[in-house]
Amino acid sequence: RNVQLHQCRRRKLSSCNSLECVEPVTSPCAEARVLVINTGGTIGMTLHDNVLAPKANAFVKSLRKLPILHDEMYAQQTSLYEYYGSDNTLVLPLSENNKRIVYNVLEYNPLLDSSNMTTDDWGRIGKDIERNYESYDGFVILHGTDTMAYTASALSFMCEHLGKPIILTGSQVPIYEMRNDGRDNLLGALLIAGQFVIPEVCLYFYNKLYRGNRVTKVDAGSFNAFSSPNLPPLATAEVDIRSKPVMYSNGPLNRNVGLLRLFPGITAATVRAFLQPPMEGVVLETYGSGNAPDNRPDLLKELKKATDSGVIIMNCTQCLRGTVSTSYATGKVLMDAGLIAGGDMTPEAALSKLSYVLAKKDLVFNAKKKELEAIRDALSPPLACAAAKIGDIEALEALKEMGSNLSLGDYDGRTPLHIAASEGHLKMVQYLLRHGATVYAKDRYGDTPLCNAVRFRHKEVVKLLRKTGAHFSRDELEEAGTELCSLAASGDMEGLEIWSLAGADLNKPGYDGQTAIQVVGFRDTFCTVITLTFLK
Ligand code: ASN
Repeated sequence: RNVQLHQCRRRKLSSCNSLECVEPVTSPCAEARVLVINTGGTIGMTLHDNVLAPKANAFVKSLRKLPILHDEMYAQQTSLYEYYGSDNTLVLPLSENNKRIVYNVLEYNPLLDSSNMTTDDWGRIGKDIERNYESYDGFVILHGTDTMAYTASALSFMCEHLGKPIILTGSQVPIYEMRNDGRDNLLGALLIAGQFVIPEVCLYFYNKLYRGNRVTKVDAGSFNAFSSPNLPPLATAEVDIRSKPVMYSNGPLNRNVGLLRLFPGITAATVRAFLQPPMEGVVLETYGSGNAPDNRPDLLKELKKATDSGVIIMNCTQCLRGTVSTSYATGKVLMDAGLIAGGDMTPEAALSKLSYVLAKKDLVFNAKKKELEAIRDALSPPLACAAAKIGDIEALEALKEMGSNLSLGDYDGRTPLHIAASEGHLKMVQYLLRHGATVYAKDRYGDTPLCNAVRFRHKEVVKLLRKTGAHFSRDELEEAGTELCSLAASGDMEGLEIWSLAGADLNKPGYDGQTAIQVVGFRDTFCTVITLTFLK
């Protein structure tokens, strides 16, 4: 049914005059698809008890009633709802470029005032973009204005190699009110996301398109709420489509980051408390071109102590415009304390960059660590066995320091203890037992180190293994009778002694019912007879 619908829509949308076309051509235009992720914010808020709060499941319904944001006739004529199978699908009126922008609204539950957003919400948005990346031409994120600059910055760092536009927008007045900025902002963002290939995370507000990690909210009471102090608004331009982006949105972002604003008289105790573990990254908002008092050794000492212990501290200015430099002695002291110059980054961008980079560092570090551990675990058993074979305790020590598990077996399940026991390296056996090697390990033949020590006749090793709890299994003891008898029959007293040290019972009968002791007695009698005969 979908295929039919699709063909039907295609015929309607193209100016096709093929004979197969039974439907009249209603709209010879191209369609673009945009996903709108509605996270919340004033744009979709209503008054409850005299305060503004998000209202769930109302946004799409109200958009449908706004002809500027939805063309119901076109939707009906082109079977839009049946085709997309979603009642969250809307379509803009025909644009100047003769394009239709079909958009779907994905509404989050709960909708959030952006003051309630956390780094996890950034991750969720990234994940939703990643999941829908191939199905849409662009993305619009509806977001509260209070922390929009943070989310825009974070997404700009998370979405590497982006090839499609991601436009954040929202409003200062709810879309439900008569005079509001929500309609214009949403319409502008949709038109850009659907018609231009701007491979960037942008923020669209009050007719301006900004680079996402350059903005800051500067006005709580004006429609012109944002500013990009160190970069003019972007021109809308078409650029080549790049490859599929790599989104590092899977893992959570690092939350051990913070903003610390310098002020005259700030105490060293405040700075020290702020820089305590688990803090990993801090944006220090400094004066002017990145300055701090250079007559406050107590303060600088705390900063230096933190950077020495690995905390990354970025120096960003409190000024709205300008960049961090080291033209003053009061700026140089911060560089000397190990701070990183934040250039002309906004504190919002610097903070979310730290949050992203520190999470990615952990990701890469953990992946590398896992890879190294896998290599170590694959290589260390044969290496440890080789060391055990030649009695090289130092080599084993080195492997142990690398974190290798000395109880792991090689491809035959033979552990270093099996090898050392076979070779009779008493010291090596002692070392292994002291470092937790298990006497119960069985190789692929079912043999334990004790079996090996017995087979290769290492009496001292057998004694030591027995002291550490090694023993033959019940089956082995059952079967020992025959082996003992054959040792007895060949007069192998040393062999019998070792078996006995290992816990075997010399009175255990063999397959013919005779015990080793009986065989020894018979053999001794036999020898005596032979000897006597010979002497005669
Ligand atoms: N408090 C609102 C928010 O950030 C402000 C807004 O959207 N204009 O969600």
